[in-house]
Amino acid sequence: MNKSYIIAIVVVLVILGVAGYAFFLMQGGGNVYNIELREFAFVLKDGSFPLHVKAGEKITFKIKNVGGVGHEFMIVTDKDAVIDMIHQKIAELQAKYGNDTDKIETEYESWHESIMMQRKDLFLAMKDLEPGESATVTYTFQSPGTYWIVCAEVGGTLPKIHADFGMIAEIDVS
Ligand SMILES: [Cu+2]
Repeated sequence: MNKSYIIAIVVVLVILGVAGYAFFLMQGGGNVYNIELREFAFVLKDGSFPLHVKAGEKITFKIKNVGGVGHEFMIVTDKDAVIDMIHQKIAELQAKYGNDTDKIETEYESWHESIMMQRKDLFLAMKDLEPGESATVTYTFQSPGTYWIVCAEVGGTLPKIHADFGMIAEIDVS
């Protein structure tokens, strides 16, 4: 085997290695989870909830709304605090607007946006998906504990949200 032939093989192997590693990074570096959003559940492909991940590792969630209505993928620290707060807000809007669900939903949406900004201790990440839409959400959990994926879209009977119908999933971080 001559020298240039060996060099050519080495060059090809290096290129393949770099391309493979670049692809691995593009995929999120290994911790990739495919999750479908539907009425009314988060479905983990190739596994089941609770999800077990490590603190400090970058996690990539590839999410797709396979349902017929809008859903959200929201990572929260305390599901009970979040859901209680949302129920209270919707009940307050019901008291204010009665049966005018359009008004209730519009004001709820803008409140939802602002509360996520104000309460960074509760709301860690959020992505809204229309039917058929896909997205990638990356997140690194800083400390061990139990976290939750919640959908807080209003649906069915107010003040219920999708989480009340089962759109909730657990993430255990160790
Ligand atoms: Cu939903």
